[in-house]
Amino acid sequence: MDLDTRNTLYDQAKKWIMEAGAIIKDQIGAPLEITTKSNPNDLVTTMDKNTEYFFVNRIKREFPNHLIISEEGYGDDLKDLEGTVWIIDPIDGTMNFVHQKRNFAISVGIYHDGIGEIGFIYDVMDDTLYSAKRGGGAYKNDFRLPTLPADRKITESIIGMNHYWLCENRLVDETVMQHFIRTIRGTRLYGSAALELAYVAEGIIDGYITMSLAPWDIAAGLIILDEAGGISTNAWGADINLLSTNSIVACNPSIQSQIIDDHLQKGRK
Ligand code: 2AM
Ligand code: CA
Ligand code: CA
Ligand code: CA
Repeated sequence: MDLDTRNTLYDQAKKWIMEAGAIIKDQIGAPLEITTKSNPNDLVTTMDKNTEYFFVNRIKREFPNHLIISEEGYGDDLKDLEGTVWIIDPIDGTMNFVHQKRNFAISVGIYHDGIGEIGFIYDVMDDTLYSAKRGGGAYKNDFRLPTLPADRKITESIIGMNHYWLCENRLVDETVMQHFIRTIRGTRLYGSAALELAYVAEGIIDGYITMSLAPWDIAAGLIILDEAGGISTNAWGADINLLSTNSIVACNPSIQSQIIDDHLQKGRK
């Protein structure tokens, strides 16, 4: 993708994200229609669907040859990542949106022939926009995020992760994960994968590990984290596939091998 195209797309996507965010903020006190998806705690609201429709409608009108992967069903069914593909999560952190009315984000990643070109993660209620253009660095609002420090120690690291790692699970032995938690400095759980990836890019947590996420949860965050000098693979160190679900280890590169080789791999089931 050439520079002009990237810049034009960036400006257009940013404008739509701010508009969609304003609509959500405006309606944050209105009654919600909430339904469930795969299980009773997997929530979706009309705001998730309306926000996704907001983007799909505009993208299809303005860029009829662009393709869309998105959570709530208005996107395309893609078999590959050829062409320009928008990967959208209209509300990441729906449980937070419903219960807390904050700590949720709009996540938009734009890829061209499989390469991440533009990423946006917008914390709507905090009015904070994380963004990146390929080769242009990562930003928090107008502030360029510094490259992650090269000397982070695992024993001084804070890792974003949820409690399911400590329950019996199909991926990694839970006693190995208990040892991992005693090795690191602390854990955090924010409830929005997109925001957790943005926080790794910002350096306020040093890694984020998760067992299974969809492309729209991570598409923008991978680009933003990469531009901040972070690294992302699946739990075993292999490449992430944006056409399927993945386990994720996204972190400061200086602790990657400790997380994967010294811990996750040792408990691999
Ligand atoms: P979501 O809010 O867009 O569904 C914490 O639950 C994180 O995991 C959120 O980013 C959430 O995204 C994501 N997630 C992925 N699959 C989920 C599922 N089946 N149920 C709940 N959250 C899920
Ligand atoms: Ca969801
Ligand atoms: Ca999500
Ligand atoms: Ca969502």
